[in-house]
Amino acid sequence: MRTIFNADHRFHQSPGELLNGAYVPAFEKPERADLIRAEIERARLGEISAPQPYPLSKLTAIHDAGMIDLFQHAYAEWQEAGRSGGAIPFTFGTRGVREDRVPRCLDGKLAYYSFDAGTPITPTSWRAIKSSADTALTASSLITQGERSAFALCRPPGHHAGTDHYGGYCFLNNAAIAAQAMLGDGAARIAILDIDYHHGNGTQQIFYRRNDVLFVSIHGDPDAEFPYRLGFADETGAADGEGMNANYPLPLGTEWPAWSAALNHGLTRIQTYRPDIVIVSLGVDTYKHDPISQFRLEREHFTRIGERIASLARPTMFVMEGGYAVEDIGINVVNVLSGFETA
Ligand code: SP5
Ligand code: ZN
Repeated sequence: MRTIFNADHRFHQSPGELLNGAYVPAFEKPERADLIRAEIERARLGEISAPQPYPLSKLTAIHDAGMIDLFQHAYAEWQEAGRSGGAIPFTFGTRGVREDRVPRCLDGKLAYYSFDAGTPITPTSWRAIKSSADTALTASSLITQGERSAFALCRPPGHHAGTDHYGGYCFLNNAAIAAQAMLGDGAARIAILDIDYHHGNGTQQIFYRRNDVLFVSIHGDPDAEFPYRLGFADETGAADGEGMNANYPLPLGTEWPAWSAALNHGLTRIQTYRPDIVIVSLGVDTYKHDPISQFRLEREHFTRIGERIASLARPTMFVMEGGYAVEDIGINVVNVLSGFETA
């Protein structure tokens, strides 16, 4: 399997995040992608090549142009105001506020577009954000040109980013941008399987009313886990997308037997849809040693996951999302990919 990757992800380094009321070092850090790359080389998974640059129109096909503009220009304004650290909001939207106008000032815009304090915009973040989307787009073109599989080693991740909101370490929804590009390249039906520990609220929101993208997600119960507001089983899609969204929330502490049963349900749902292409939002924060997550999968279970995904027998693109146990992140990711390859 070919991997798309380059070192531009290093241009995004979060100075820290809030955890239980304390400001702590960021969990989403550059070592994550570098360690995955090193393990891909060690395991000889396949060639690693650099992303091609794509026009901004591929991003605005999914996201609000004002939000993309904020990623590019927020820091200059932040710095002009004499501030340091990453640009983050200090207020958030809530029910009953005006949604028909975008605030003019920087703090207003950050509050309007961002839904958490863990996703700072730094002076060089845009270069990494754009490169991460280009990585997904480049992998998508391998698939639409006939490859059986490809791995987009994206960083920063994407599945928490919606059309006009960002958070959860995610700025642009790389998987959604890739899906839209594949539809433009002739695919009619895409299934996105999101196996990150956290619900892919952004991906769900983007495709909730559409019938050309099926979204299936297995994740920690949002009554107890980030992103808290979306990911419940009764969210099944709306309008043309009715029946096109399937959530499998599981209790914190879930181990392989229950997780694997949910995967089987999700795969059956995908098989019934008969997608032209499968996109896997691949998070390995379901691992038992993940520092911010509460599922208990073991290393070997990631191999089983790859094998099961291969049983769909569809062209499949893997997109990197979360996973914070850096000591084992490489092996866990490569286990999924080589499980898929050898199945
Ligand atoms: C892409 C991805 O995996 N994003 C995840 C963002 C999660 N950020 C919030 C983490 C909240 C951790 N909660 C810990 C509760 C400890 N009692
Ligand atoms: Zn996650």
